[in-house]
Formats: sequence, structure tokens, C-alpha cells
Amino acid sequence: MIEGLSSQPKSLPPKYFYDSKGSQLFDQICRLPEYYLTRTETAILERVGSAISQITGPCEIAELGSGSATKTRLLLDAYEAADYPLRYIPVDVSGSALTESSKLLLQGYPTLSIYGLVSTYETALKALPPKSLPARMIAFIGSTIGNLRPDECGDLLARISGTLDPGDYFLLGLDLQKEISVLESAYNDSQGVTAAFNLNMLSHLNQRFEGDFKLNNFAHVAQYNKQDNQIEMYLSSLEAQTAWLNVLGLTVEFEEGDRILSEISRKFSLDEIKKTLSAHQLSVVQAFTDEKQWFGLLLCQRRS
Ligand code: AVI
Repeated sequence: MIEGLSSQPKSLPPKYFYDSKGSQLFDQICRLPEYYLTRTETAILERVGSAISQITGPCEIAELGSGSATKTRLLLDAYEAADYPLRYIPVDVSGSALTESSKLLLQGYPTLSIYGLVSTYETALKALPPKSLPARMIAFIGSTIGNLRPDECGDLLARISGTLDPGDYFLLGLDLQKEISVLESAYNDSQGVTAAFNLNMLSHLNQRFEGDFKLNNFAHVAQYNKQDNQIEMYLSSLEAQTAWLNVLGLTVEFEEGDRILSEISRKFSLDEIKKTLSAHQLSVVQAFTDEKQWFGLLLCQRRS
């Protein structure tokens, strides 16, 4: 983080979005009319959950970034309807989110067994319990993959592929390339929730590192970079100013108009991602999408 704030252009790791206020704001984003991602992926899962269960047969689900596990219920419903045993391995950095969602799931699915891991993805992938059903599926949905740079994405896919046995599954949810106006509206919503989410990162840093960022002195900017096919979110300094982070002993100087890159959200083409997955021994068994082809849910299988 010190490096990101000291370099030109400045950047911050997106993990600093998610203090408790940031997580609440993200939940609100998921319900915004302009933010089509969550409802489109949910609709796809509702439609194809049973097709997925038919392809995989009895299969345990390990989910990276399980959060409230709302969408996962649609998969569990499908496996339950098929009369398959239910086993779920949620992975999340938030212990409270994991405990809460697990309690609710256990109430709703009496035959479900859960093995939760409060951990980063990397550590969890090394610590997964032995497989206890004929197959395992690692689920990484919600287009969180889009928040990773290509090098980080390659690293994670290599780790995922490395932990799966040949024949095991990987379920990937990802946002697809589309008209720029649709993309930019999704990250510049009319109620200003995304702006509040972005600015909240500074208030999180203030709390965590005894900082003095003045939120009113920054503006939310989200724009599509056509060359790299990604939305870029910035915090743009409205005036020349200095911020101080006491715990880090760090002074950050801004000229008017200087920006901090707070997030990238990559948008994929199906052909390109299929090639990337294939380079990691992951073959797409079936690509599900919505009628506008705005979002993709790819069921992949680990090759031998
Ligand atoms: C978590 N992630 C998939 C969201 C996205 O769309 O890239 C984060 C987000 N940032 C602003 N709005 C939503």
C-alpha cells in the first residue's frame, strides 16, 4: 500500500474497500438498477443450476469469496433436487460473514455439511480438506476475477487448476464486454452508491492507519479503458493537498487532478477467456449466458 501511494500514478489495493461500511455499500450496489451484474448472474444460475448438477453428478462445492452465499443457494437447490449429498466448503477472509452465512445455510439444508475456511484464496487452496464426494467444483463467481490484473488472474488460475484432480470442475462467473454506456452507468450509478463505496476506502484508511484524508476533497471517477477492456475507478484529488497516515509515517502529496487508481474491473470476451483457461488445463464444458450475452457462467473441467 505504501508503494502504491508513493508511486506515480498512485494506486491502492481493492481489498481496502471492504470494511463493514464498504461491505454494506457493496451489497447496496448489487441491488442498483444500473448494476446488472448480480441480477444477470443470479438469473443464469436459476435457469441452469439443474443442468450443472446433471453434468457434474454428485459434487462438493468449494467457493472462493463465499460472502453471504446468496447465489450459492441456487446451486445447492439444484443438487438437493437431484438428491445428491450436499457438501460446501466456503472460503472467505471475513470470519463473521462465513459464520453467519453457514448458520443460515445449515438451517435451510438439513443434509448439508460445511467445512469453512477463513482465509485468503491462496492459503485456502493449499488447505482444502480431502475430497469426500466423487467430484469437486471450485466456484469463483460474481466476476471477482475481473478485479485481478492479468498476472494475478494467471497466478490464481494456475493455483486452482493445481488443486483440482483431473475430471474435477471449475465454475467461473464473469462480466462480458458490451456497450460502453452500459458499463460506465453500472459504475456511475444515479444514487451515488458507487461513489460512496469508492470514497469509503479513504475513510477506511483514515481509521486503520490514523489518516487525515478529507473525503470532500476527492471525487469518484469511473471510466472504461477500451484498450485494456476494463472499467477503472479512481479517487481524483479536487485540489492540491497533503494527506498524512500516522501509523505508516507516510505523507502523500496531491496536485489538483491527481488520481488514485482504486480498482480495475475487467470485461472479458468468451474466446479470450477460453484460451486463458485452456492454458491452465481447464476446458470449458459449457458456457452459459443470458439473452443479451452480458454475463458468462463457464463450467470448466480439469484436463488430465
Ligand atoms: C466485486 N467486484 C466484482 C465488483 C465489480 O463490479 O468489479 C466491485 C465493484 N466495484 C464497483 N462496483 C462494484
